Amino acid sequence: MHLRSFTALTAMMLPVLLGTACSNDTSDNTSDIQEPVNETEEPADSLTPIITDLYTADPSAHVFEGKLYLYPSHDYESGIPEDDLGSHFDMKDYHVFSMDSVGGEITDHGVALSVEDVPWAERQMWAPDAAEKDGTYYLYFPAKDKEGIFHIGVASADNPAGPFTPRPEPIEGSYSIDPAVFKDTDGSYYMYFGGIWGGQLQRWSSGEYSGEDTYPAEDAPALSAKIVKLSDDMTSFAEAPRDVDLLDKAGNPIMVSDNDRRFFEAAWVHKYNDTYYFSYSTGDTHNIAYGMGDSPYGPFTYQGVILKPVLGWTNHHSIVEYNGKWYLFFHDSSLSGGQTHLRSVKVTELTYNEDGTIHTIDAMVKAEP
Ligand code: FUB
Repeated sequence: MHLRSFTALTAMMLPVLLGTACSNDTSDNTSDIQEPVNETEEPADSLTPIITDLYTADPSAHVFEGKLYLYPSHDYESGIPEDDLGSHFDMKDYHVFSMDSVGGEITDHGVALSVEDVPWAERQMWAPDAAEKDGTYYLYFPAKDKEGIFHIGVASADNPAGPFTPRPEPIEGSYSIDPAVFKDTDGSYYMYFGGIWGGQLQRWSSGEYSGEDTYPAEDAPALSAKIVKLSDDMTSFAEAPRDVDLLDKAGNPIMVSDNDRRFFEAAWVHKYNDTYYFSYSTGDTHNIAYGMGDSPYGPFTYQGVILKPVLGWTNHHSIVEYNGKWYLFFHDSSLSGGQTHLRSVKVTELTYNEDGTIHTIDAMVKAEP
């Protein structure tokens, strides 16, 4: 991920502070947000943050035990200056949130995992995800190790809210960022991962880590997200990670130069009517785009945009079905007045066309007066 401010949009708008009430069930949840930011007379868009006492981003939503659980990044102001490596995304812990209904009260279950409790990790706990198997809950998270290299760790708990106990080492063979774990209808679990630029995917082109960025040529196929089947123990890879192939409708790979469509970060997979949907952020063009395919491994054929750019540089989402409706969870920087590293989770309904394609959502649309 990248850090340049999304200046045009930032200049256009400042936020509203109109969130759903958020209750805490632990005592360690002091608010990170000291001053409400409400400097405009009209809403920046028709959707408002659903968590307003912490900055939260990269929301991974799952239904566990009949409730909707959210596993987001926990943004805060660490004072680290902005750079092209994403150093100011310096997150140090995760909170878990739950709700009984979309639009209803949200419970903050407090700190579920801290970087100081992860022996191998040093900093930058970026976008996490969670999965359940046989009554055990697993939290998957990227972090930089003591050499500044991103890997993916796993922690477990006996309930979806944690606290989670981390494994002492990252998952063997893991690298880069943004793990997203998909449970297929046959009971198999797959992890999708990867992110370019600050997410370091381009440093693994040879299969080994290199301190140098190596990008394919502009007229070559773009770097791909990775997919790997998880072992039965949910804490290791069952195979070597493979490329997630993303093709255009003629069957050709999406190329490096195709910034509007190529994969950048924030992979997510869901299944609807027996079709697999691979969605992701296009990074410097700020869309959540998607492809459809017949297998969790792909290939996926590019279809279009699910979510247009939001306020802030990053765009990151998850898609979940809950009580018969489909929802898109995402984030923007409205609550912080456009600060790209201080984001807030939002949610909106996602709908399908008859052919299975997804209606494009523009969360920047202004509310009716
Ligand atoms: O939250 C840190 C990073 O920002 C995530 O890992 C990326 O997907 C982007 O949202």
